[in-house]
Amino acid sequence: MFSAIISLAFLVIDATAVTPTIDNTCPYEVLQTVGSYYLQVYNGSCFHFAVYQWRTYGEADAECYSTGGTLALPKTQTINDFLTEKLLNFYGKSEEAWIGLHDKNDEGGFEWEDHTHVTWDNFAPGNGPDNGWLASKREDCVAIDPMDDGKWHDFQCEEDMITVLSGSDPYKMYICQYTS
Ligand SMILES: [Ca+2]
Ligand SMILES: [Ca+2]
Repeated sequence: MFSAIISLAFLVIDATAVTPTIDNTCPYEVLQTVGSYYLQVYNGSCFHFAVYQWRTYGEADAECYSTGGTLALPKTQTINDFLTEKLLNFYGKSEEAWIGLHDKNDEGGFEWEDHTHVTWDNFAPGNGPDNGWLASKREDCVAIDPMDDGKWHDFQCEEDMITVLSGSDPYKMYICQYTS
């Protein structure tokens, strides 16, 4: 009995002492299919940097969702800085990557993919709410730009006649987030 209590006490101590790692934070299925190089852990969440394939916002969102995550939710400057730094310096990428933020449902009312509203934002000048009426109506999905200090730019979510004619590319890299 006494030894059982002792082992239980150690179990409790162990559980609180666990440091978040790729192995204990990222979904097993993701770890198996993606591999650890494209996974990063920050602030208790697992981030999958899908910097080797290009998807529309809807496709990227569906891929994150199918493995139990969402597109990344950088709700603070520190998380946004972390994503920017990894894109730029670890993966050596200069192109934008989709994050989980859009105003598809309510023009100008940006919401995260976990259905919370934006309290801190990082839009580049002339993007998001300041996009101008015509572009704002068209551009509803947000990507982080590693070459613009992690500022956010809104783009058209999917390919259509306008993206084809204007040469604007809705196929981007993306980042998924898994938070347990
Ligand atoms: Ca919009
Ligand atoms: Ca824009």
